[in-house]
Amino acid sequence: MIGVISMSNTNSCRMFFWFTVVMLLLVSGCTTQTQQQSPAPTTSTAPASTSANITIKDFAFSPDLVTVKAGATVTWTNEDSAPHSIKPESEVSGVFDNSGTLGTGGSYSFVFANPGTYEYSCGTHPTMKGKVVVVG
Ligand SMILES: [Cu+2]
Repeated sequence: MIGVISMSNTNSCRMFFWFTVVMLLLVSGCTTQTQQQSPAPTTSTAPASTSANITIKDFAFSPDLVTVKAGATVTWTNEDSAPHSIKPESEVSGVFDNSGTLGTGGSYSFVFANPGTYEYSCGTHPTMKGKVVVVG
Protein backbone atom coordinates (compact mmCIF):
# COMPACT_ATOMS: atom_id res chain seq x y z
CA MET A 1 0.00 0.00 0.00
CA ILE A 2 2.75 2.45 0.95
CA GLY A 3 4.65 1.43 -2.15
CA VAL A 4 1.63 2.21 -4.37
CA ILE A 5 1.19 5.65 -2.82
CA SER A 6 4.85 6.56 -3.20
CA MET A 7 4.76 5.31 -6.83
CA SER A 8 1.81 7.58 -7.67
CA ASN A 9 3.51 10.50 -5.90
CA THR A 10 6.61 9.99 -8.03
CA ASN A 11 4.44 9.82 -11.16
CA SER A 12 2.62 13.06 -10.36
CA CYS A 13 5.95 14.67 -9.53
CA ARG A 14 7.27 13.64 -12.95
CA MET A 15 4.07 14.78 -14.64
CA PHE A 16 4.33 18.15 -12.89
CA PHE A 17 7.97 18.38 -13.95
CA TRP A 18 7.17 17.72 -17.62
CA PHE A 19 4.13 19.97 -17.46
CA THR A 20 6.41 22.76 -16.19
CA VAL A 21 8.98 22.06 -18.93
CA VAL A 22 6.27 22.17 -21.63
CA MET A 23 4.81 25.38 -20.23
CA LEU A 24 8.25 27.00 -20.12
CA LEU A 25 8.84 25.98 -23.73
CA LEU A 26 5.46 27.40 -24.77
CA VAL A 27 6.10 30.66 -22.92
CA SER A 28 9.61 31.02 -24.36
CA GLY A 29 8.21 30.14 -27.80
CA CYS A 30 5.63 32.91 -27.51
CA THR A 31 8.26 35.37 -26.31
CA THR A 32 10.51 34.53 -29.26
CA GLN A 33 7.58 34.97 -31.70
CA THR A 34 6.74 38.36 -30.21
CA GLN A 35 10.35 39.47 -30.58
CA GLN A 36 10.43 38.31 -34.20
CA GLN A 37 7.12 40.00 -35.02
CA SER A 38 7.82 43.37 -33.40
CA PRO A 39 10.19 44.75 -36.11
CA ALA A 40 7.62 43.99 -38.86
CA PRO A 41 5.23 46.94 -38.23
CA THR A 42 8.23 49.31 -38.12
CA THR A 43 9.27 48.12 -41.59
CA SER A 44 5.75 48.41 -43.01
CA THR A 45 5.35 52.01 -41.80
CA ALA A 46 8.84 52.99 -42.99
CA PRO A 47 8.46 53.57 -46.80
CA ALA A 48 7.43 57.23 -46.55
CA SER A 49 10.46 59.30 -45.71
CA THR A 50 10.84 62.63 -43.92
CA SER A 51 12.97 63.96 -46.78
CA ALA A 52 13.63 63.32 -50.46
CA ASN A 53 16.20 64.50 -52.96
CA ILE A 54 15.39 64.90 -56.63
CA THR A 55 18.02 65.50 -59.26
CA ILE A 56 17.27 67.46 -62.42
CA LYS A 57 19.43 66.00 -65.15
CA ASP A 58 19.15 65.42 -68.92
CA PHE A 59 15.87 67.35 -68.95
CA ALA A 60 14.20 65.02 -66.45
CA PHE A 61 13.35 64.87 -62.74
CA SER A 62 14.96 61.85 -61.13
CA PRO A 63 13.14 60.21 -59.47
CA ASP A 64 10.01 61.69 -61.03
CA LEU A 65 7.87 60.22 -58.22
CA VAL A 66 8.66 60.47 -54.52
CA THR A 67 6.51 59.48 -51.55
CA VAL A 68 7.14 61.33 -48.29
CA LYS A 69 5.48 61.92 -44.94
CA ALA A 70 3.60 65.11 -44.16
CA GLY A 71 6.12 67.70 -42.98
CA ALA A 72 8.90 66.27 -45.17
CA THR A 73 11.39 68.44 -47.01
CA VAL A 74 11.82 67.77 -50.72
CA THR A 75 14.95 69.18 -52.35
CA TRP A 76 15.52 69.52 -56.08
CA THR A 77 19.03 70.10 -57.44
CA ASN A 78 19.69 71.16 -61.02
CA GLU A 79 22.63 69.24 -62.44
CA ASP A 80 21.90 70.25 -66.05
CA SER A 81 23.68 72.99 -67.94
CA ALA A 82 20.23 74.36 -68.83
CA PRO A 83 18.13 76.30 -66.33
CA HIS A 84 15.01 74.59 -64.98
CA SER A 85 12.29 75.25 -62.44
CA ILE A 86 9.67 73.47 -60.35
CA LYS A 87 6.25 74.71 -61.41
CA PRO A 88 3.30 73.27 -59.42
CA GLU A 89 0.31 72.11 -61.49
CA SER A 90 -1.91 73.83 -58.95
CA GLU A 91 0.13 76.52 -57.29
CA VAL A 92 -1.13 77.41 -53.83
CA SER A 93 1.04 79.67 -51.71
CA GLY A 94 2.54 77.76 -48.80
CA VAL A 95 1.10 74.45 -50.04
CA PHE A 96 3.36 74.12 -53.07
CA ASP A 97 5.30 77.15 -54.23
CA ASN A 98 7.04 77.72 -57.57
CA SER A 99 10.82 77.49 -57.28
CA GLY A 100 11.61 80.16 -59.82
CA THR A 101 14.50 79.53 -62.21
CA LEU A 102 17.28 77.25 -60.99
CA GLY A 103 20.61 77.63 -62.77
CA THR A 104 23.26 74.91 -62.93
CA GLY A 105 23.96 73.67 -59.39
CA GLY A 106 20.96 75.56 -58.05
CA SER A 107 18.68 73.86 -55.56
CA TYR A 108 15.21 74.39 -54.14
CA SER A 109 13.74 72.93 -50.97
CA PHE A 110 10.08 72.85 -50.07
CA VAL A 111 8.31 71.49 -46.97
CA PHE A 112 5.08 69.64 -47.79
CA ALA A 113 2.88 70.07 -44.72
CA ASN A 114 -0.34 68.52 -46.03
CA PRO A 115 -1.05 65.01 -47.36
CA GLY A 116 -1.96 64.89 -51.04
CA THR A 117 -0.64 64.36 -54.55
CA TYR A 118 1.40 67.25 -55.93
CA GLU A 119 2.15 67.27 -59.64
CA TYR A 120 4.61 69.66 -61.15
CA SER A 121 6.47 70.37 -64.34
CA CYS A 122 9.37 72.53 -65.40
CA GLY A 123 8.31 76.12 -66.10
CA THR A 124 10.64 76.26 -69.10
CA HIS A 125 10.12 72.71 -70.39
CA PRO A 126 6.46 71.64 -69.89
CA THR A 127 7.20 68.04 -70.95
CA MET A 128 9.39 67.60 -67.86
CA LYS A 129 7.01 66.29 -65.24
CA GLY A 130 7.19 64.97 -61.69
CA LYS A 131 4.99 64.06 -58.76
CA VAL A 132 5.32 64.28 -54.97
CA VAL A 133 2.95 62.09 -52.95
CA VAL A 134 2.58 63.17 -49.32
CA VAL A 135 1.05 60.69 -46.90
CA GLY A 136 -0.26 61.44 -43.41
CU1 LIG B 1 13.42 72.57 -67.55
